[in-house]
Amino acid sequence: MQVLEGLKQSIIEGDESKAAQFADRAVVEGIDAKTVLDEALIAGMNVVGERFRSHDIFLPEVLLAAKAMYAALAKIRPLFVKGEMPLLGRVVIGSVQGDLHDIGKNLVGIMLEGAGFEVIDIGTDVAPERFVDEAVAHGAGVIGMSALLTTTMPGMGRVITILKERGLIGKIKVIIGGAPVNEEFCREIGADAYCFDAANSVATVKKLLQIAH
Ligand code: B1M
Repeated sequence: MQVLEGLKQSIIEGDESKAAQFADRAVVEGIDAKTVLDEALIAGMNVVGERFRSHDIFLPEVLLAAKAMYAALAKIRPLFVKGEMPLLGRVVIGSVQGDLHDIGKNLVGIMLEGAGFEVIDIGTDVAPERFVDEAVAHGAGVIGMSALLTTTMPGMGRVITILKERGLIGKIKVIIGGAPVNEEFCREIGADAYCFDAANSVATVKKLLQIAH
């Protein structure tokens, strides 16, 4: 599909205005939001990630790609979040301490909102205590943590420790995600579930809160 390929390329090239235009066209053409996300936005960022890894491009280009991604995301967001829906529950999400990556975390937030959850996004570089404090303050049933760096992953385990110390383990469920995170790490730290992508996060949160599909 031409629009999806154009959108993917504009993200790879870090062209914010072209990305916004293609995303607008995708909306007008009525392309399914999940298809836009998977086949253009995430596919584009994957190429950027590979080029960054192989040193074909550097941080400034990655930042431009991220800005283009956000420009497109802003356009397709209404496709995910449609009208009034019954509230299924509250989820506090954030990127762990030391971690400034937020694209994946934001996608998870948008998909959860689209599915009917209230999402309290507490941003990036979030201290472990804050995840727990915010979840308690908002009466959230789930804490969602994102980590993209191997060096920041241990912050997830600290949140579990705090939940245990405060007698909240099991009462507030914990999901984790991000490229370096996996099932094994999830079991190791005692989180409730590992989510490999944004769509999977919705199904997982529903399952944890025992909400019928
Ligand atoms: Co950085 N970066 N980065 N970066 N960056 C990675 C992660 C890296 C793998 C690149 C590489 O070397 N190949 C590498 C980490 C190496 C490691 O630790 N093993 C890296 C590095 C080293 C760094 C810096 C240290 C670079 C430097 O300064 N020298 C620095 C660290 C900054 C910091 O956080 N303190 C840095 C900075 C940046 C930018 C600021 C330039 C930018 C971030 C912009 C932003 O987020 N606003 C950036 C980017 C964009 C990337 C790559 C290229 C792309 C990440 C991304 O957005 N992917 C990344 C390479 C890569 O991952 N291939 C890289 C698209 C996104 C949709 O995928 O986040 O995986 P992802 O999310 C998915 C799933 O993982 C899952 O669902 C999402 C959607 O399907 N998911 C969840 C994610 N979170 C979830 C939470 C859930 C559930 C599912 O529940 C709550």
